[in-house]
Amino acid sequence: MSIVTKSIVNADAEARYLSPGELDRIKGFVTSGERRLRIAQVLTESRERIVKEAGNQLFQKRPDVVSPGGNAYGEEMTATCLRDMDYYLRLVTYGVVAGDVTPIEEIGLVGVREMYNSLGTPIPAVAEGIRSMKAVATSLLSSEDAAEAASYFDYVVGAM
Ligand SMILES: CCC1=C(C)/C(=C/C2=NC(=C\c3[nH]c(/C=C4\NC(=O)[C@H](C)[C@H]4CC)c(C)c3CCC(=O)O)/C(CCC(=O)O)=C2C)NC1=O
Repeated sequence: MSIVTKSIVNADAEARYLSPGELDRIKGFVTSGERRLRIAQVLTESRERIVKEAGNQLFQKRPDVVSPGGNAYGEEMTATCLRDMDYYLRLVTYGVVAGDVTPIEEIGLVGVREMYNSLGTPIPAVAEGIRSMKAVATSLLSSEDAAEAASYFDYVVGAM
């Protein structure tokens, strides 16, 4: 939920006007809008490159995952692994646009540890893949935009 929706829901639950603090936070959200949309556009346009390069970095650092017996071994499983990375990049763009990590959490992080454990997917390697996506993605952005985008990748890594 964006800060706008959240503030309205909270205020209306108490049948009150938006408070000065809420209006201030909404102002921050609106004034940072252009930057957040610019970041989301770059990440969206570069998604194939980000996932491909980050995948290569991951498989170089963790050759075990694509070796016989590895969770992402074989063409199909490697493709599924890259698909998961693409899922997380997509969720990062949602977070950037919303200015809020809630969509990332609700869509991609609730129950994720249990899910990966049951699949035998090594979670530290998933986190490594997301760190690699952060490195590729931030190299495509100005330093200010990169810092903002990085915080969403860090959030996903931290939740893994
Ligand atoms: C948008 C929210 C969302 C997420 C996050 C998601 C993840 C997700 N990843 C899965 C599988 C998988 N995920 C991986 C990923 C990896 N294996 C590794 O060793 C690497 C470290 C890593 C890539 C970075 C692999 C290989 C599978 C297939 C495992 C299997 O079928 O045995 C599955 C099981 C079902 C399927 O194969 O599609 C789910 C649900 N699905 C969703 O809807």
